[in-house]
Amino acid sequence: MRADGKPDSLRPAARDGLARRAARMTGEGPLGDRGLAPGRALLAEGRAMARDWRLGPCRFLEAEGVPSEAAYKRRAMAEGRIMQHAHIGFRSVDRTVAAMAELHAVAAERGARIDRFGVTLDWTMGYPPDRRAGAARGTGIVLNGPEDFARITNASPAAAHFGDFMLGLPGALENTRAAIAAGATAIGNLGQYFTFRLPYWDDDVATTEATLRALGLIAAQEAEILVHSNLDDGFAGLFRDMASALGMAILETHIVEDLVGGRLAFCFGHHFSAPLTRAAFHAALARVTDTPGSMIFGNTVAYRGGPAENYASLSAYLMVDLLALSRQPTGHAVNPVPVTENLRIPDVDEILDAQLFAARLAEAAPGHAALVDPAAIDAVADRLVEGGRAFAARALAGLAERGVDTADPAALMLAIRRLGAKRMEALWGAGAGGGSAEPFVAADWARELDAAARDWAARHAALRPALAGRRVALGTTDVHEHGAYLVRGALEGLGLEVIDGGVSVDAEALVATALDAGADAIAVSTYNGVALPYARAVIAELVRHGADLPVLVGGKLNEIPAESNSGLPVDVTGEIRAAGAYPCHDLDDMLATCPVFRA
Ligand code: B12
Repeated sequence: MRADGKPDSLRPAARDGLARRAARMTGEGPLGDRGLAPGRALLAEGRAMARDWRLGPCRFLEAEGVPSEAAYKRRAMAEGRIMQHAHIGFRSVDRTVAAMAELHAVAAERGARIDRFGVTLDWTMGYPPDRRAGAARGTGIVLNGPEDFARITNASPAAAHFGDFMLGLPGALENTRAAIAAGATAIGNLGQYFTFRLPYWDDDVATTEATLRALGLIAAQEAEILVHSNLDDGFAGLFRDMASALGMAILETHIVEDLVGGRLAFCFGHHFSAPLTRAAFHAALARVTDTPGSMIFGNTVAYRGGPAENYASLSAYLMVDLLALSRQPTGHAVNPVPVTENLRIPDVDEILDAQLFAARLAEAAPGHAALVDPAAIDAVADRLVEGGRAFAARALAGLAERGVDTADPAALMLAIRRLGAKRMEALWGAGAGGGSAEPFVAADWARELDAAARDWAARHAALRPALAGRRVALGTTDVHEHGAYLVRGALEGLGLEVIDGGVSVDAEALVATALDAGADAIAVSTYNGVALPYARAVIAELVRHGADLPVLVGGKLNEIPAESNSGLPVDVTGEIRAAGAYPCHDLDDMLATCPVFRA
């Protein structure tokens, strides 16, 4: 026991883990790794595999008579035709295949064309195949080998896009091989490489090597395969300046197009709420790459209400995207996100409604073009390009100064991943070149969450004297960290001390951090459908240490039941409470239910 009466919890192994995690959280650990093979050798290994793993046939390529989706996109760009993307994320392969066929056919009957489907893989697909079976499932689909991938690429005449949990994860090579054999010509998601951590997987060297081999295999195909990167899955959701996000696009293009010899297609949009910034980012991206984009993602963070309110958000961002694409056809498809997205994974009818809505809005869009001020868009795009280029140049120079071989894609990627968004922006973002520290173009998400935390703390200011000084260790179970950002801001606003428990942190590590810091409570922010097993794991770990701290759990408190035949998640609030934790649907809930907030 320690002097303050809290259990001495940390075994030596856990302490080592804490040191590694601390380095990861601050970006202050070593940027290189002697165990990492040279990028050249890894790309060559991937290229050699192209002898056995070649692009296979699929319904889309046959139906459209094109060698790749890139060629299809260029054709649509020349015709001035808007393309539509539908994201689909059921657990079962049968249900996904049936949904794709039905959606494509019914949309076509009703005058809408779905050009591409994005298939949301489960995060367990990110592990190498031998590690998948025992891992805690998220909410997406699990594909077992090339046959399952081929079922998806032949489910409808639209292009199948395999984005998430492929490239950038340790299972990258096996997944990429299977996707290529199944005829997929858009494969991602490089953005995830920079931010995602799978539970109980810290081998970033193996992750980097798998990704580089997969990139070598892609670049060696005769057909043009687009490497897709969702910037918002990468650092764009974490930078406070959208010019830094454009800088990352420049760096990623340099890695894939200059160092690897592939073609990089960008997606962006989740966090772009201000119409001007959204349109300007599209214009700025067109100035730094001419590779067709994959899609412009919906502004999903704007979905906060029920369907009626969310339809307003859908039309607001979609109109901006439609006008931007008619002004500059960049090959991006629009992505009308179903209005139930903030509740859970959308069902088939909801996806169809959003697609029909988009097709109708696309008919109305040209009539709005005269209302747009292109000069205002270009002025913001100028700032984004100026700030983005400066960020990318400073980052490459700064990494070289720190001993990173910036001509080696493996070394460069690992260093960027290890530094992380916050440290990169602090080192090389606005203000780093001696100019103003004001962002070139402030990120909407940070502005909105800062205001929400401030308002909430002001409303509860009377509690401040009683609560000031109490300590809460806060961690997230997955990549979603905005919920935690808001909770941190709100608690600090009431004078509490928030201990950083980490992002995508394992339950054991979060408990170790909390006990080591003498926290009065543990707060978990979770979105990936693992709230219940995670809450149980935290409580079991506390019990193992003989400790008894309140555990608050907020975010998306749902999961897909093992026996589910709909594949849709169900609420687990009651089960979390029964497990001994405090489920919180919002910040007020937290104050009302948890003893640590009683005066
Ligand atoms: C932004 C976002 C992202 C961003 C995250 C950026 C970042 N760095 O944080 C990006 C693009 C990276 C992303 C990725 C993914 N996402 Co996402 N994402 C969202 C989105 C749009 C918003 C979530 C958010 O940050 N909200 C902002 C917070 C502040 O608001 P809030 O959630 O309402 O939070 C309130 C409370 O919950 C509370 N709160 C939150 N945490 C805590 C903790 C405590 C202790 C307390 C007291 C309160 C509290 O505070 C808020 C105040 O009321 C939601 C959909 C939606 N509109 O909600 C999907 C959503 C959460 N994502 C989802 C999914 C599936 C994914 C992916 C798996 C998709 C994929 N295949 O790649 C990946 C995640 C992969 C991984 N390994 O983790 C699903 C989850 C499905 C489910 N559980 O039913 C959702 C619901 C979308 C959907 N319908 O499919 N996502």
